[in-house]
Amino acid sequence: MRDRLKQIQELAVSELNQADKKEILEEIRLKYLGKKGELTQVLRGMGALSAEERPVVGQLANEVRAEIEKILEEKTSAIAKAEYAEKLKAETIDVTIPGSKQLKGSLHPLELVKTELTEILRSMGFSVVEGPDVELDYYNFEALNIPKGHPARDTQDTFYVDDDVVLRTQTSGLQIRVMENSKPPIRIVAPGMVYRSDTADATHSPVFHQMEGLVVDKGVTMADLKGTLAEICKLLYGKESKIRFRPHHFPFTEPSAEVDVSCFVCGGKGCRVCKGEGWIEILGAGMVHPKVLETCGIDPEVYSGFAFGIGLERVAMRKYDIDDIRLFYENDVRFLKQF
Ligand code: 2U9
Repeated sequence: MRDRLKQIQELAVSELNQADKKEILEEIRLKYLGKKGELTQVLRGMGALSAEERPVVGQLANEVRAEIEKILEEKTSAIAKAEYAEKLKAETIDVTIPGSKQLKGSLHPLELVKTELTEILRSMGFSVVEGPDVELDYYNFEALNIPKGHPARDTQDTFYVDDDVVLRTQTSGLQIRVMENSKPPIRIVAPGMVYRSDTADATHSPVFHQMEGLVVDKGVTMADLKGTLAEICKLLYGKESKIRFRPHHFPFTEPSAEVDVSCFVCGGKGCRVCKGEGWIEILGAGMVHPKVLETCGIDPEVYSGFAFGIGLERVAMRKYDIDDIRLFYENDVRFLKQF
């Protein structure tokens, strides 16, 4: 029995030393130390030994078990270490491999102009309002003194969704809602996309961007309008910029004007950009028509207001010397990455 125990120890140790996987170690453990393992079988046979021999063989069997368990533990920990080292090696990052270039986007030129203008207007105390592109005919036209059949509807070729719903041709409906729902003083600016059924060419697009301003309070005059627009132009085009008003007609303002700014390239002497005029038309404006105030529940005997509208594409085309409006909507990266 002693020889058998020695033999078991030798075999187990030799098999353990050759094992290189956790699973094999487990197989060896079961083979020798498991319930039906070889060492267990030998111990079961100890009943047949004499009383003197039993403790001696018992001690030897414990030593054999302890030796096998010790080597099993050492091998388990060595294999775990080797596996961990292998895993770390596989996960090593080669920091010398050149990285792939991350392409950075840039803001669209219309977004740049919109942000610049809204920041100027915010600094002057205006709040920004935004709203739906699909608008009721009432807010887009009726409330702005443009009833059905009015010739002004022909100049704003409209996309009708149905008889009462349109794609907004101007952002003015937003200001109408603010006037309906709040009391003066009102000082708001409404930027947004507008739609007109125009055929696209270098200067026209069926979709473009507007920014409209509205101020309503007691005692607001044309002088306030002129002062505000002069200040906006100075902030946008430089301190030396001047503006001039030319009489015009809009159904929603009375009196109305088209506004020119002194050419920011030649300063008014005349050049290619201003086509020799010295002035560049940049926006339309006027005093809010008393009928419009009344429609919104604001008494025109007590309050007055001014409004203005700017086309953002025009501002961006002048600022960045862009000669075709369609470039804004084509998403050509060669164009976009210049801003
Ligand atoms: C309310 C009352 C009046 C907004 C105004 C203009 C003049 C104007 C054009 C500029 C270039 C449109 O984008 S464009 O083609 N707009 O000339 N817009 S006054 O007047 C308002 C707005 C809201 C309640």
